[in-house]
This record gives sequence, structure tokens and C-alpha cells, in this order.
Amino acid sequence: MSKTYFPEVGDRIKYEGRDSDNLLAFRYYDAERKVGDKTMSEHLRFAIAYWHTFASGGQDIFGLPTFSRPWHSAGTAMDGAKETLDAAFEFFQKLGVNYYCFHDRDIAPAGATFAESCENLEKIVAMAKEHQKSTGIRLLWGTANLFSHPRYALGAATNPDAHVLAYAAAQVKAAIDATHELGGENYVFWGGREGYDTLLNTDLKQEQEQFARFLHMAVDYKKQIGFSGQFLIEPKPKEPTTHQYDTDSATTLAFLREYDLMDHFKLNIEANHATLAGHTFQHELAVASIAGKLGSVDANRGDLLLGWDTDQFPTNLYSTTLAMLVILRQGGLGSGGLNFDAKPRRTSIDTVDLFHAHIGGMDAFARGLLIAQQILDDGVFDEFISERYSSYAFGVGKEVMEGKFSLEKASAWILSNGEPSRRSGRQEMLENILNRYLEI
Ligand code: XLS
Ligand code: NI
Ligand code: NI
Repeated sequence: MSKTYFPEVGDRIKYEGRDSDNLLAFRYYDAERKVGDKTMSEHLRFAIAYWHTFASGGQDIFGLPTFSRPWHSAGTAMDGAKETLDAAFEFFQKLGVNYYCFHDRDIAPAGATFAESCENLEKIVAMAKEHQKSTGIRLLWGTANLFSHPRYALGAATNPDAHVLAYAAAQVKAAIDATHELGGENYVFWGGREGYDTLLNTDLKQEQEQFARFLHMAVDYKKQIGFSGQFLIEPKPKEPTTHQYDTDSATTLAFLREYDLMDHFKLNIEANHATLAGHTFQHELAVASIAGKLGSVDANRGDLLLGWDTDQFPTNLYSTTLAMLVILRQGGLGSGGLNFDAKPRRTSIDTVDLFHAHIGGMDAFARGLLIAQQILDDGVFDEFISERYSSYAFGVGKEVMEGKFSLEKASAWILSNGEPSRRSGRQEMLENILNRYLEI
């Protein structure tokens, strides 16, 4: 690497432990440390989001970009893309993260025609492949940006114009090809503008059917080219449209079941999208997990006072601990990982802020992992929960679970057994126990 984009960090960020006062060191994330039967890096599988960390300039709906990134200074759009790629791989290595994620249009610029866009993408993918080979860094997932360009203003797969759907399908083909070429372990479909603002101009059923057909085409193409990565859908309830179709885990699972797509997709759960849906992060993870469909995570957090997708870095230990409990309980994320779909605030203008942001997020999840593992080892909540449902292991409860009970039997049984005794849910006691574990 000839040029340095991050001179403020000389070598690799190190683990220095909780007594370190070095703000550019990990206090909890110790990649090789074993937790249970895996190392921290195997459990957490951190990934960097190309769009936020490298492509974004810090613009918001009211303001122009505030960051001046050294890799954005090059001449043509393709020169800029090459420099950005060099900067990205320098950053991944210095941070010690093994995975990254991108949209087609973050990594390579759109051209004047579709053919030129594909050519740009292929050229950058060839370079990314070289970088991956020389560093061992891998692609967690790729995706297509089907929401920024004006042609997608009314949606991509759910657009009322079939011409737009066809364009989106062509773009997805190229993005899957790019992901396949780079050995991507997953491919993500976030709804983008797949949703609606008013039913005065929208045929709800038609749009959902289009969406399902679109996803089936992707499944067919995946088989055709032998792409072995996992397809993921990322639920989000609103923004940009008022009603996004993949609202939350439960809605998305129902959609997959209805359209015979259940075998081909898992979910990518984003913390900020969970809160936008009026759920906790843990709820969304758990709903996906019990269906066997928790595939990957967009690790960020929202600002509960604001109510839009602020994409902040995760710092809340309560939330990372509860998330890691769900993840550990299902035996890990498999081919998924924890992707920092997060950006520093637009006032954090220096490149060193990117390190502070990611170090904080990685430490917050490493700490959540340690705490969650300890909770599981001690079995404290598990024991409480299984004891709480113990009446389903015998008698009437067992008959219910085995499908042998009925309303008539219930009537007879209640006549002789009368009122149930009442028991406390002990919520406050359990919350206190959880807070004790957070001391780790
Ligand atoms: C937007 C989504 C997006 C996806 C990738 O809110 O989080 O960033 O993760 O398209
Ligand atoms: Ni996301
Ligand atoms: Ni998001």
C-alpha cells in the first residue's frame, strides 16, 4: 500500500484490557480469546459497512457533506472508487475486522448507461478480489442500491412500471454476480423503496406479488450460477416510504411463508429498524430466531428521541447483552455476522472518529458476548423460565401440548379444579440480576 489514508493509527488497534486508558485500543474485544467454544472473532464476525464508513460525506437532509475524506479527492469517479477501496482495506486491517459489506453503487460509480455501470462494477470487483486475496479479508454480504436513483422513486420490484422492475432485476443480477465473484457469504435484500405512501394510487396485492416474483427470480438465478451464499431480507417498517412491506420480523416471515420463499431466505435484523417498528432489538432477533431464520445483524442503534434511522454506533450494553443472548442461544449466526450499519455523527469530521466509533461498537458487543455467555453458563434466566412453564410437562398442560385436550375436557376439569393459584413474574428481581451481570 503506497499511500496511507489513516496516519493517525500506525499499526493495528490492539487489545489492551479494561485498565488501559488508550482510547485507540480495545478494552474488551480480544479477537483470539475463547468464549465458550469459539473465539471472540468467530462469535462476533464484525463487518464494516462500506456506504457509511467510506462512501458517505456526512450529509443529512438539511446539510451538505461535512467530512473531507482523503480518498474522495481523486480525479474521475473511477479513480475515487479505487482510492476508496485502498482506504477501505487499510482501515479493515488496522481495525482487525475480517468482513465488509457493500451496495453495488458504493463500491463502484454508476456509469452513463447500464452497460457502463456493470463494467465499472466488474473492474472494481476485480481489484477488491486482489485486496481480499492479499489480506484474507472477506465479503460478508453484497447488495444492490435500488433506492437512490430517481428511476426507483416509486419502488424497484414493487414499481407500478414493469420496465423499472426489469431494470432492478438486471441490477440485482450484476450485484449477485459481484457478490459471487468475491465469495460473499450472504446477499442482502433490504426493501429500499418497496412500500407505499398512499393507497389512493397503490394496488397492494399486485405490488406484493411483484415483490415475490422478483425474489423468486433471484432464487432461480442463485441456483443457476451456483451461488452458495445465504439470501437475507432486512426488515424495516418505514422510511423512506410510509409503509415498507418488510415491516418487521413477523411480517417478513409471513410474507416468505405466503409466497413459498421460506426455504430460501433468512433475516438480517437491524437494531434501529427494530426500534422504528416499535419493538426492541431483542424482540426482533428472537422472533427471527425461533423461526430458525436469524441470519445476520446490522449492528447499530437509533436515537429514541428522534424516530428515524439515525444509524448510530452501538454503545448500549443492555441491548448488546440481550442481543448476544439470542445469538448464543441459537448457536451463533452461521454465515452471518455483525455489520456496523452505522455512521459517526456529521460533527465527527476526522478519520480518527471512524476508529473511535468502531472500537466502541466492537467493545460494546464483546462485552455483551462475555456477559451473555456468563448468564447462559449460570443458567439463571433459563432455569427461571423453564420452571415458569413446568405445568406443561404433565397432566393437563401435557395434554394441551400433545393436542389431546379440548374445550369440553377443560370445562369438566375446571369444574373440579377451580381457580388457578397466582404466581409472580418476578420481573424486577430478574432485572436486578441482569444488572449484576452487567458489572462484568
Ligand atoms: C437502510 C438499510 C440499508 C441496508 C442495506 O435503512 O439499513 O443500509 O442495510 O441496503
Ligand atoms: Ni441496514
Ligand atoms: Ni437502516
